[in-house]
Amino acid sequence: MKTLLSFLAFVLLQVVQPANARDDVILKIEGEIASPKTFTDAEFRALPRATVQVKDRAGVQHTYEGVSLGHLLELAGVPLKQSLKHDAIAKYLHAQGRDGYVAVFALPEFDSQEYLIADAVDGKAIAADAGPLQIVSPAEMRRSRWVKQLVLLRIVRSQ
Ligand SMILES: Nc1nc2c(c(=O)[nH]1)N[C@H]1C(S)=C(S)[C@@H](COP(=O)(O)O)O[C@H]1N2
Ligand SMILES: [Mo]
Repeated sequence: MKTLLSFLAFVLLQVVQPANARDDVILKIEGEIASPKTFTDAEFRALPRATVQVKDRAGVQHTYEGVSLGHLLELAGVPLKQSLKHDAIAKYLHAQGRDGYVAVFALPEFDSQEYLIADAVDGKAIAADAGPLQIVSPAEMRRSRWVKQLVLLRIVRSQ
């Protein structure tokens, strides 16, 4: 009887216990790539870190911190820079937020721009309406490709 009760308590705990947030997948990379991957919060934070400085519309400088988008693509086997040639030129990045919002990046853009997947700004986590991950596209004043609540990166071939 005691064994049965403790077994039932164990089962109940598994059901009601909130999932460990650190084990949740926060970002997926898929599509026309050599190594599709998912990242938990802990895995994402273990990647090499990068920062970019960006001025807001009021001219105030902010420091965004996270992982280089180009570096993450390269980790997944996406050819960039010197490695980008031939039929890979027909590929592009589809970056999607939790709300379904999509922005597109052509791969040659990574030759000259440093995009960031930010998880923090000025030392604080990105606010919940835009985080936990947001694309930072420093040269873009209108910020249309600053995808908020980024959840999916997909490499698509246009041909
Ligand atoms: N997930 C998601 N990200 C998004 C959008 C959106 O609708 N959904 N809108 C984009 C557009 S068009 C703009 S102009 C900026 C606006 O956000 P901001 O005013 O906080 O810069 O967010 C961008 N990122
Ligand atoms: Mo916009």
